[in-house]
Amino acid sequence: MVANDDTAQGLHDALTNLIPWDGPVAPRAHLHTDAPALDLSGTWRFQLVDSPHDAPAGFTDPQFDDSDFVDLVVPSSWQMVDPAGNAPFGRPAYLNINYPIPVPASDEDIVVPNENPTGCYRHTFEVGQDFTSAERVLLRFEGVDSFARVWLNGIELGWTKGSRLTSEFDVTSQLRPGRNVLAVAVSQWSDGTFLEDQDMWRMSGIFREVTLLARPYGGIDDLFVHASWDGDAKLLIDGPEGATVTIPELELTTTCNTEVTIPAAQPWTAETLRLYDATVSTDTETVAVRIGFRTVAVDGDVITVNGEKIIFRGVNRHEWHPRTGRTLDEKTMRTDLELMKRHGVNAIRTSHYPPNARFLDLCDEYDVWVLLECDLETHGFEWGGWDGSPTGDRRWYDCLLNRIQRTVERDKNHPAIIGWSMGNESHCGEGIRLMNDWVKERDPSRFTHYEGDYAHAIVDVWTVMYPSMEWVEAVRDRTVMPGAGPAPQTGRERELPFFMCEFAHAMGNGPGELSAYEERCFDPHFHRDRMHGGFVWEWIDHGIDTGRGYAYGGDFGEVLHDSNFVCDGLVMPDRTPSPGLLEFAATMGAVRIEVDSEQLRDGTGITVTNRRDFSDLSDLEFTWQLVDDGEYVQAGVLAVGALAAHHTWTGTVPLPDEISDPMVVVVEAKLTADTLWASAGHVVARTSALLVPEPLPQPCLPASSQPRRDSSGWSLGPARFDRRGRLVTWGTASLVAAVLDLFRAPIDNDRASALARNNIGDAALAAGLDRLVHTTTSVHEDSGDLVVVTRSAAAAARNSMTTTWRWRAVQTDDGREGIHLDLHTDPHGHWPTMLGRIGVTIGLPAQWTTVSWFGLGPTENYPDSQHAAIWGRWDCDVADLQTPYVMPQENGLRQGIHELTIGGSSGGMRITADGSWPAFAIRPWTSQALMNAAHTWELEPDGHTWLTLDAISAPLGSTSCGPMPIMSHRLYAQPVDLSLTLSLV
Ligand code: IPT
Repeated sequence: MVANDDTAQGLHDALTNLIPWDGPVAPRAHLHTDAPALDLSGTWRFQLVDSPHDAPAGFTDPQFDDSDFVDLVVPSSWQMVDPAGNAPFGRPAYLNINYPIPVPASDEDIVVPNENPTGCYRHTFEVGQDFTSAERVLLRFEGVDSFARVWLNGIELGWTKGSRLTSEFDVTSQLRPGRNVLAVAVSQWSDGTFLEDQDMWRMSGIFREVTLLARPYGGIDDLFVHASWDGDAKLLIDGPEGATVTIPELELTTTCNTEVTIPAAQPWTAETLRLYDATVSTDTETVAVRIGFRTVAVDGDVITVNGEKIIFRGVNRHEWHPRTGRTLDEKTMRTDLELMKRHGVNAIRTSHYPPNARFLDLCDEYDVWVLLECDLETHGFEWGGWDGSPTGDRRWYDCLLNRIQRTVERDKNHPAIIGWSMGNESHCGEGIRLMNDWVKERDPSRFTHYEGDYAHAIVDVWTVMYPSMEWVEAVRDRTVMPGAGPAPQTGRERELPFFMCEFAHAMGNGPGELSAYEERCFDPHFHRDRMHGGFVWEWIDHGIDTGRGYAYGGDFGEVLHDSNFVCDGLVMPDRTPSPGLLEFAATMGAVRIEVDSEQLRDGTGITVTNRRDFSDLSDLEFTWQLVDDGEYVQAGVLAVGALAAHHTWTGTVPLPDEISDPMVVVVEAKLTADTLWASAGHVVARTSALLVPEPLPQPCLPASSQPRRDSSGWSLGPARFDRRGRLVTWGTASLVAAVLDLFRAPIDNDRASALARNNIGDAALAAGLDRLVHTTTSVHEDSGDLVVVTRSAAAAARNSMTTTWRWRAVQTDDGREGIHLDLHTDPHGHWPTMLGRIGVTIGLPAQWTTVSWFGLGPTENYPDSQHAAIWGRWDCDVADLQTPYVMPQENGLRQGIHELTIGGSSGGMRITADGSWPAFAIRPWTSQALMNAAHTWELEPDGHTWLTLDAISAPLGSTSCGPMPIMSHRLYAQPVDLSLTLSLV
C-alpha cells in the first residue's frame, strides 16, 4: 500500500498519486439484506488539524488518549458546525467554476496544498458474535470528502477518494469481538478535488453513513436485476447460482440467472407506480429488491420507455439542507420528492454526483425518471482552454473509470434510473469515451449522457445547456443554428434524441419564459419528434441558515467566491416553493387546462389536454367554479373522465345570461384519492379566465368640485397638490408624492456575472433609472382638470420622459369622493436601456398595511411568469406581498389589477383601473433599498408604505445564466397610458 507508512511523504503520495483507491473491495450494489449490519452513525471523537502532516502522533492507536478530541456527529461536514457563529472547524466556501486550490500545469505532477484541513476521527464500537462469525465483514463509507485513510484497531485498511461514491473495506482480519476502535483521517484536498469541481459549497468530512456489514458464508454479495417489458414482463437476475427469487404478489418463484416471462406483471413507468417486492435468498441470506419492469430504448432519435416516447419535465437536484449541507436525512429526501411530484416534476438529473443511495430507493417508490450522474466535474480547467483537463490526460483514466464503475455498480438495480451520465463540464477526451464504453458494455439497458460530447461521437443523446428559444426552434425544425452555438446541425447529432440537461436558471426572481420553452421542447404535439423537454437548473437554493436569514458565497470570508450564484433553485433554502416552482407546475405540468372565455358560450371554451405519456386522467376530478368578485356563484364537475394519454377533451360551463360585474371561471384538476406524495383534493392543475361585462361599468362620475388654488398649492376633491402639482395629501394623510418610476431593484437575471449574457442591471444604473430627477414643467387648470406636466430624467442624461398627469375630481358610483387620473408618458431622446417598469410610485402612510385586490394572484406574477396566478379577489397584509429571495431584489408584483384597496386603522385608498389593468407592488421599503440590501436581514421598513403601479413591467427571463428574454418580451421606453380612479376609504 502506497500510504502504509506514517511518514509525511507516504501520505503525500496517496493524496496525489492519481490512484483512485487502495484497499476497498470491488464495487457492488447496495442491497437491503437481512445479514447483520451495524450503523456507525452517531457521536465520534474528532480533531481538526491544518494538514495531514499534523495528525496527532498515534491517534490511530486504539489505546490513544483522545481526551483532547471533541465530539462530532457523523455523518456531517465539519464546516457546517455553526458556520455563522464561532465555526470551530472552519467555514464552507462557495465556488462555481474556480478551483479552491491552485491547479497544476499540464506538464507538472499533481500537487495539493500542504495546508490541507484534515479531520482526525476516532470511533469506538462493539460487535458481537454475529459479526465475528461471518465469512467477511465490510466497512462501508457512503461519502467522505475528499480523501480518507482508514485504520481499524491500529491496523491500516487503506485509503479512498471519490467523495460521493461508496468504498467498502474488508475488515475481517482486523475486527475483534467486543470493543473496536476505528480511526479515519479525512483530508479536504487530494487529486480527487480536481475531479470534483462542482458548482457548490466546498466542504469536507464523513458526510454520509458509515456501516459495518457482516457477510455470511454463502451470502449474496451482488445482484444485477434485468427487468424488462415489451408487452410481457421478463426477469433475469444475475446473482449467486441457485439462489431463489420470489415475487409473492406474482406468485413467482425462480432462481438467479434464469430468464422468466411473467405475463401477469404490469410495467413500471414514472407515471404508473408498479413496483413488485421480491426477495432473493440463499440458505444464509435474504435480500429484498423492488422490481419495476420497463425497457428503455433509443429508437432512432427518440427515447422510449416500454415503446412510448417520454418527456422530461425535470429538475437538476443537488443535495442540500441549510443546516446540514450535503448530509440529508430521509425526511428531507421525501420532502423533495413530495414537492416535486406535487409540482409536476417527473424527472431528476442528479447533478453532478450520485445522491445518497436511499434517495434512489425513494425515486423508485415515488415514481420519477432519474438521469444518474457520475461524481465528475473539472470545470476549472476551462480557464486554461481545458489544457490538462483529466478527461483528456491518460494519467487520470483509472480514476475516471473507477468513478463510473462505482456509480453504475451501486445503483444498477433501480428502475427509476433510465440513463447514466458521465459527469458535467469536464471537456471531452478519451477518458469520457472509456467511461462510456465501460457503461455500454456493463449495462446496455440504459442510454448514456454527457453534455460536453460536443462532437457527438460518444454518448446516445444530444443535450445542451441554456439554449435560446431560436436555438431550440432550430433543433426542432432541423435548421442551421443561429449564432455561434456549440455545433451546427450537420453531424451525428441530427440522429440523436435531444433535451436540455440544464435550462431556465432559477436564480432569485425567476425563471421567466418557462411557457416559451414548454411550447418548443415539451409539446406532445411533436409526439414522435426527438424533443424531450429538459431539466431546470436547479432544485434548491443552497443558502446556509444563519439564524436570521440565509448566507451565500462571500459571507464566510472566502478568498475567492461566486456570491449568490449558489442560490438558484425552484425552492428556497428551507424548501418553501418559490413562485418559480408554482410557474413550473402551471406550465410544465402534464395536465393542461385552458379556458377561452370567448368560446364558453359555444360549448368549446374549456380544453383539457393529457400530456402524460402513459396514464389516463382517471385519478383526477375536474371541477369548475364561477366566482363574482370573491362571491361564489355556481360550481360543478366536468365530465373529463379517463382521458387517455396525449388526448384532449373539450367542454364548457353554464354561464348566466348576463354578466354585470367581472366574473371568474376557475377550473381545477384534483386528486380523487390519497397518493404517496399528496392527499386527495390536492390540485394538480388550475386555470382561470376572466369574464368582463360589455360595456364595462364606469367606476366614477364627474364631481362638481373644481381644482382650487391657494397659497400652498391646489385642492381637488379629497386630494391636495403642492405648488409644483405633486399629490401630497390624501384625506388627512400625508403622502410622498407620486412620481414616474422606470426602475426595478435588479433581479439576479438583470445582474452581470461571469455567466450572464447581459448587463441589464448595470445599464439601468448607468442610465440612472434609480435616480431620476422629476421636474414640473407646467401646472394649470383645464376645463375642470388639474393638468401637471413633469419631465423625468437622470443627472447627466439628455433622454427623458415627459408625463402628463390629468387629475379630475370624481364621485364613485357608491358615493365616495375621489380623483381620477389620466396619465400619459412619452420618451424623448435616445433610450437604449431596457427598463424595469413604466409606472408610478407613491409613498403612503406606514400604518396602511392591509391590502385587497381584484386581479391576478394570490401569488407573485410577472409578464413571463403568470400561469400560476388566478383571477380573483385576494386579501393580505403588506408583509405577505414580499417574496424573500435570498439576495433582496425586485419581487412581489401582481398584475391585471381592476381594483386595489390599501388602508389601515386611519384611512386608506381604493384604486380602480379603467381601460388597461396595471400591476402593483407594495413594500415597506423602496426599490433602492431593495437593491442596496445584500441579505434579507438588512431590509428595514422606512416609515412609508411604497405603492408602485406599473402600466408595463419588464419580464424576468433567466439571463443570470441563459439567453436574453425573447425580443418581443423586453421592455424599452415607449409611450404609455394609465387611467385610474383613487377614492377614499
Ligand atoms: C452550468 C453548470 O453545469 C451547473 O453546475 C451550474 O453551475 C450552472 O451552470 C449555473 O448555475 S455550466 C455553465 C457554464 C452554463
